[in-house]
Amino acid sequence: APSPGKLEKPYYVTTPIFYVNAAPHVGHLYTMVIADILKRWQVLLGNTDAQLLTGTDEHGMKIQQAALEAGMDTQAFCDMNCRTFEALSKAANLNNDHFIRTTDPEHRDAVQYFWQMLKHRGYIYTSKHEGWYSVSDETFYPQTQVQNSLDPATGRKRMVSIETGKEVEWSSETNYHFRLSAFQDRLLELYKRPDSFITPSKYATSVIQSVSAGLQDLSISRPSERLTWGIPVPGDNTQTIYVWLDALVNYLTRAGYPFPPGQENNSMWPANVHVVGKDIVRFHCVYWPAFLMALDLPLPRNVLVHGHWTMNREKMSKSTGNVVNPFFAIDRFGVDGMRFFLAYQGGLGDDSDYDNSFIVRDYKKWLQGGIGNLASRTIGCSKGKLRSHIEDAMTDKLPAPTPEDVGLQEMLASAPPRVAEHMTGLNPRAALQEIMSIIEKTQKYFHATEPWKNPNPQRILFNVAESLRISAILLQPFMPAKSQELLELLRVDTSNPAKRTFSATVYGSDPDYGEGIKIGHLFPPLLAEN
Ligand code: ME8
Repeated sequence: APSPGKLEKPYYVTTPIFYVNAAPHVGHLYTMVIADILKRWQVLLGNTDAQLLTGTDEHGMKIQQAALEAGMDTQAFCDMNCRTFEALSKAANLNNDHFIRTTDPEHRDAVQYFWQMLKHRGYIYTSKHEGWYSVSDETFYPQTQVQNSLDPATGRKRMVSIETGKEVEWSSETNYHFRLSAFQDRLLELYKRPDSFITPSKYATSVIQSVSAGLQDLSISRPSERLTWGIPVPGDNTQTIYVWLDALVNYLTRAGYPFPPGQENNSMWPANVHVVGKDIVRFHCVYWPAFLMALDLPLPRNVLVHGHWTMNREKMSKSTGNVVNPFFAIDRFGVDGMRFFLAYQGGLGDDSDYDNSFIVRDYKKWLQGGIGNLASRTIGCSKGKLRSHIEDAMTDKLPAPTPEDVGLQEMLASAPPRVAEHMTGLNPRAALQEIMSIIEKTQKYFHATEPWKNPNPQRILFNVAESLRISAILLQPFMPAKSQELLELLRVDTSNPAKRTFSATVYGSDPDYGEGIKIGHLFPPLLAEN
């Protein structure tokens, strides 16, 4: 079992900062929820100073063009769309400690300082740059990574990125470059780290391949006449800093960068985990560690990469328009219904297909028919005597355990450490599956032992109550509100933090719950079911 012992610095987890060119969709909600689960898990372990950061990426050509198309002042456009992402973090019940915007003045200062340090150490030089730029991807592509294609909508011939299919435009300009090529060996070393910098390892394979194939220096600024919306290069107003260099530094800004002299080790940096979608692995696993290595700054411990949500097997994406509005989904299925579905079905290694009928199916099976049903049947079956069964358990007055009881008790002893192991391995989906298997096995036990027919159902009902209590504690990071309701339903003293932390998941460790228990309905029927 993990020890809740004090970490050397606050646990620090981040989401990507999202572009404000369009409204958020379910894919953004998913990343937020996964990161929130990781943070709340730390709180469950007793690391109550754990930190979660989310926010918005507001500079660059893409935003500049979107504001222009909307006919709005760029800052006003950012303010408006940023509010929608912030509203989503609230609607999703995100326990973030801060919401960062790249237009914040302290971020601008941090980025300019970061730039000056790179320059000071000799990692920045000017040279002519020719290549294909994708505004949508905010990336330069070399000739080998683009191809001709016909726009299906208009029949127009154009060049696109082979990887993303996004249109590119030719650009030839003088700008600043970062000596990325100097970091090939150190990056390859990093990917070999035993605690796998890139998780799941599937994503490491392709990064290792591309870094081994060789790294070109990276263009890190654009002429100001092309890109005005961004942070100017310190000492050179004719150039604007590349949006990805600007954006990645947000993780440091929040940690107090530039660190006051002597305070380098006094911050929450390095991040424990950056949670990102597979579309932005290169930025987080190649460019970002190289920038940090250049300044001898500590590297993030892990980058947790997840697959994409698709609709009819096509990536859910703002630019394609096949997106689900996350506010509507939360309204319809409840915030915890959605959090459950996303965490349970969302692929870390693989993509997952989204369909309302899948959410309805899982809600009915696992929440209404699983936890909800088990709770109300147990409470109903115990006919107001659950508290006395708990007291009997505490004073060893329960009937002797049958082999079925022993099986369930052993399962309850071994499941929480397994959940913890999955969380340590950054696999919240496997952790949630493990919790739901506690519920499933307990349902089987309940049906097999038939406590409603048994003249001495005390031990069975106590065991099932323990299973519900332990599951409720473990579910807190996943479904913060519903797990609280379940704990209250069981009359666990939720005002006492010790009763709801990981250490309370030990079988028989809470002598005090169950007083005045009444049936309640945790998961109401959904209004429309398809
Ligand atoms: O890339 N499925 O911002 P962005 C799952 N500003 N997750 C998805 C998704 C999908 N279909 N679509 C998007 C940027 N996401 C940069 C990041 S960080 C320093 C800068 C999620 O608004 C996923 O996390 O395009 C993906 O990586 C992110 O949104 C991209 O958000």
